[in-house]
Amino acid sequence: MSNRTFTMIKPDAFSKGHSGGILDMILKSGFRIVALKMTKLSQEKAGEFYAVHKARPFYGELVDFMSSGPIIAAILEKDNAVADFRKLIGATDPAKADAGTIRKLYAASVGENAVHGSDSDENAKIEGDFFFSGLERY
Ligand code: 3AN
Repeated sequence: MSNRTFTMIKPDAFSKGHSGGILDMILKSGFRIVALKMTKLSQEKAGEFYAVHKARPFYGELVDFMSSGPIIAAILEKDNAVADFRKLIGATDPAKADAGTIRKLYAASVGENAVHGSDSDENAKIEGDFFFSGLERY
């Protein structure tokens, strides 16, 4: 079990001004911020990040959306980080997300669902390494 996960505040939540509220929920849930940056993905970089979904029908839409505006990327630390963070963000489809989760509060649809959370320890490492060098982690 790893104690780190990776997250992004996606363009929808960022543009609606929910970044502060989401970071507050993350910190109040006991996660420590190891690395944090505001950035914007190019179409190429978004395509690379979501390459695992290339065959899915929503891939083009996902790449367009994720490169449509600024995001906040972060590495988070806590015991059982991956599973606990998935619990905090709620189901992929906000309509199915539990009350009190980030997606229930801030997400509009399954495509524009406010936040990303790694789905495994292995992907948390790959995704964190995609955005952050060793010098950017504290
Ligand atoms: P999660 O982000 O909860 O791990 P995944 O891995 O199934 O969900 O999907 C990755 C991302 O792809 C989601 N966060 C969402 O933005 C997008 N996505 C998933 N399903 C759909 C869909 N049916 N239509 C549009 N976008 C989708």
